[in-house]
Amino acid sequence: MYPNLTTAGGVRLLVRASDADAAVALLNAQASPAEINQMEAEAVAFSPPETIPLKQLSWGQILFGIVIGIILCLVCQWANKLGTKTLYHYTKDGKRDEAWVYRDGHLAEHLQDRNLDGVWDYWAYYEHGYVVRSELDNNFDGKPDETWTYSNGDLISMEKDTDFNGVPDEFCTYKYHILQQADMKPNGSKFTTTREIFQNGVLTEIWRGGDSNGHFKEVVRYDPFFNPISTNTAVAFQLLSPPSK
Ligand SMILES: [Ca+2]
Ligand SMILES: [Ca+2]
Repeated sequence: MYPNLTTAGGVRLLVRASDADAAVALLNAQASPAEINQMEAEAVAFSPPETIPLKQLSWGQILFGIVIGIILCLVCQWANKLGTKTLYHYTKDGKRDEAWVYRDGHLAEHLQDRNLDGVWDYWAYYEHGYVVRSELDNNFDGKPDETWTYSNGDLISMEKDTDFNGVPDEFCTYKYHILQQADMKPNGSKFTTTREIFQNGVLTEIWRGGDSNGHFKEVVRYDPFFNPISTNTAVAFQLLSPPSK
């Protein structure tokens, strides 16, 4: 008997009455070994593919994957900050008037073109987030004439080239960003020729005629409205006190 006819319930075969004997004989016939081998080969060939169950990830593997992802993200961010990048600001009519230069993600320079001639005329340099020096080109010849110096973010001094010949002439000191004193040392002079004294940022005294010994010929004091109120010289005093009619 064929192997597939041995299953529970067997099979039903509907034939004409005249073929009944032949059908019974067919059902009762024994399959040859060759036929059985062929049927087994066909069964194997048409059997459904073996399904491999999915392997479930453990919590440890999931956590490891998350940590690796975060590390890769941080590395990408760090690598993206390396190098020098410059951001620009433009006026409404498209002129580039300001720039910020970042090195390795930190602000290093701030530049401005104040007269919009296409040439930078203001430069500020930063270290560790603080401005350490700024320079201004006030006659717009491309060369700085004014240098401001900072310490821990506080303005402490300023040098100014007042005749624009490349040599500083005016030297100012500051405290809490407030002007304290301004000394005029024209074009590399070793001594101060004129000194201005300020209180709370307001001019109170001008010393003139300074020499190499640190002496000044004239000292004039001023009120808060820059009116002279006293002097150490008779000539200046006459200027302060108009002659009576
Ligand atoms: Ca300019
Ligand atoms: Ca200049």
